[in-house]
Amino acid sequence: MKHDKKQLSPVILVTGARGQIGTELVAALRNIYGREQVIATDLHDATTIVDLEGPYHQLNVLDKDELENLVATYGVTQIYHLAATLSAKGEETPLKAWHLNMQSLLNILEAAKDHKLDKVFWPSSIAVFGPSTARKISPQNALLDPQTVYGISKEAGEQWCAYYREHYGVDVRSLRYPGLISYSAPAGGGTTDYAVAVFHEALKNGRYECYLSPNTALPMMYMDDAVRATLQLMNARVEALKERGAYNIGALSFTPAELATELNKHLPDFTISYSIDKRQSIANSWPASVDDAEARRDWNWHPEYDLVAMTADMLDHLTPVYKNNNIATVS
Ligand code: AKB
Repeated sequence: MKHDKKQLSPVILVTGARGQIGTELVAALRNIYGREQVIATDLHDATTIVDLEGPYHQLNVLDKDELENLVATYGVTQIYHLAATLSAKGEETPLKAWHLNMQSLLNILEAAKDHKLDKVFWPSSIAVFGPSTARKISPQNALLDPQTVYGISKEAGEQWCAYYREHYGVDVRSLRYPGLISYSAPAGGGTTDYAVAVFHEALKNGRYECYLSPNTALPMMYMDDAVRATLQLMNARVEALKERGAYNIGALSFTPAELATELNKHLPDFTISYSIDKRQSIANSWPASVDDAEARRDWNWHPEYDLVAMTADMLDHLTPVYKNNNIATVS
């Protein structure tokens, strides 16, 4: 299917489509634009995927030729570039993480420039912040001093997006995602992953050993809100977007102890213990919450899930999975 650019419906390519965000974003995009309009790509071989629900291609996004080939073949008009190595995993192999995160973004930006794509979405992260940022309600224009290779790649990525926008007119839009919580796919290698793993362990074993200290508050968001924010930003009129870097978006801020207390309301026997590891120092360098006034002002951002609603919804979806002994993958 080659896209006629005059057609209204965009042709969207998603990288990292099998990851935590990609799984849900691809489903949401296909709901809106139709299955055939959304080309999912990831490292997995298509033959190993049992639930293919639309076009899928195995793609290593470092392979620029293959990326360009897909863009040309399908007449892609938008890319959501989600493939990346996250904060904790990135610290294990810093140069590899840097190469993947930066070179893949540059490949996407080049493709967007050369093929005159309408729009690109690229996620930044709260990992751009560091110790000199206010810990509470970090402002949009705070001094960025990331402490992880992932955070450095996000800070540099924000600059590269601005560069391509300024010099080549590429319409790149970006959000600084907080830790994301979802039930469909496991979180993969981040510092905030505990907030997903705790649900699986609570339902599977009735206990969880947390690698962050009980009072570590971090910005978090339920995946429904994250997907809605992403689509809202991508559909906003370009003139409304006064902040042309990556927008701060806030929703929740809680500690492991607070999440455990909320879980105990549903699962009274659940217990949490703590065995702190090196992810604690990454968490210590991040803010507890962010100021998202610009997102609220420019494209009417409002989160819908608080801690109570998020916890109840996660349990509603995951409880049947464990009741049927159909154990989901836990990161
Ligand atoms: C991570 O923990 O690395 C990510 C993030 C906050 O970007 N979830």
